[in-house]
Amino acid sequence: MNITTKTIAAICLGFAMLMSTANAQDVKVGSITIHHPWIKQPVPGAVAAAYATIENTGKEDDTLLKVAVEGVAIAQIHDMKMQGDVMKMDELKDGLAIPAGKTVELKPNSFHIMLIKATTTFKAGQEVKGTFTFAKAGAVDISFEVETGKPAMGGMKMNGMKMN
Ligand SMILES: [Cu+2]
Repeated sequence: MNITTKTIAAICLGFAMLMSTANAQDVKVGSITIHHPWIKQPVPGAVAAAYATIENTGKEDDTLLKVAVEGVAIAQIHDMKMQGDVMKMDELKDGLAIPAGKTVELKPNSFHIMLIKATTTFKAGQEVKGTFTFAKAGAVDISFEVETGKPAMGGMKMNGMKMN
């Protein structure tokens, strides 16, 4: 192997590593784009939650009906609202509406996917595979990246960077 081949091999390896970190990035299915699927690293013993930003660029409303996450027995779509001084969570049994031309953000203290009966502990940096099923766009495989969720400032942390 001469120097040039070695260099190319090194570049390819570097590129492969870049590509693997891109797994947790945007995924498209029909008119739906899923941006930044992530799972917040839970405090020990706590139930973890998954988040993503879902964009509908189509002309028809869609609904996120079902979520499956590897290593999790039950993944429920939840809403979270303040009722007086109390934070309340409700399961969205009919799914989460993703209106035409709109972007719906699942984020802490808002819409989220509750990961019930997980067999993994979700450590920062871990990748977790899953599936989102939409009423119109259908099912799409995604890859969540486990993050600490800190700092809260948007776009400043490395693992919050988008590749597009
Ligand atoms: Cu919840």
